[in-house]
Amino acid sequence: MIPKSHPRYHSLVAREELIKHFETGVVARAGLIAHGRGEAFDYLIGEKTTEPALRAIRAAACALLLAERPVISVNGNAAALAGEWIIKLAETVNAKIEVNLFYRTKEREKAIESLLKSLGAKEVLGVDERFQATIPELMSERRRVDSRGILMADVVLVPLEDGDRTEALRRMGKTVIAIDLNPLSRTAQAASITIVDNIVRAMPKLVEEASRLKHTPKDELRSILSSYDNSAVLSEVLEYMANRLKKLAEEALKARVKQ
Ligand code: PTJ
Repeated sequence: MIPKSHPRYHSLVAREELIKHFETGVVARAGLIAHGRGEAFDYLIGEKTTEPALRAIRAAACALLLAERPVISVNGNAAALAGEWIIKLAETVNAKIEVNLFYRTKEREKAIESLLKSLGAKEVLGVDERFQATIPELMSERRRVDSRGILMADVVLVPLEDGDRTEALRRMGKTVIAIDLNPLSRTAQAASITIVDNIVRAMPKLVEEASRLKHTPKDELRSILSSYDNSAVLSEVLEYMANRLKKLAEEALKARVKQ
């Protein structure tokens, strides 16, 4: 039991969740490593949602609400860390939920499906082989998609995605929304909208924003979306990290002077 007063409480809880879901077969072994990489970038943004990330969240909510066939792609880490929020978002924007794995096994697909169903998901795509289709030009296991889901989607939310598939989905003409703490990753660079934030913080905020904007006229949503500039947002996040490190470096020097 981690005491709430622990300075790294939230980070430790996320780790415990991942380990628990690794043991139940939801999270891939490499998912634990991927999370560590994310944590390192989270330190650089100060473990809080930045202003550019909030703008990306707003644009993402607009894109999902405007979509005709939105799909939320779910992997092991996303299911373990944000399962209930994935379901809430799907309900809010009327999106389908599809399990789509990099380290694909039938057992993990089933484990993720049952976790999502236990949290209240009514339908989970990506598991029934009768509807299996493939994304052209993609070699990884993620080329397999559901013909009722990602294959025909116009907007796909891909938390913790790999770069190849993001690029392939873009080439297919889809709007891709990524949640990735690393603004330099190929996914972050290739997505249409990149939310550089921890999935644990970003998903509740995305649900809140989508609920707030749900009854906004479509023209207004289109106007927010068309004024959104992902390259500018990525550049601002990098600048935010650089400035924060510079400030911390100056503070470290000042502390030394006082000693
Ligand atoms: O469940 P599977 O089989 O589909 O596998 C999932 C992983 C995540 C293992 C797989 O997609 C993978 O290997 O991903 P990568 O290439 O390591 O990329 C993961 C990205 O997610 C990295 O850029 C991390 O910085 C980022 N990341 C890790 N944890 C978080 C995160 N971004 C947001 N929130 C996090 N908690």
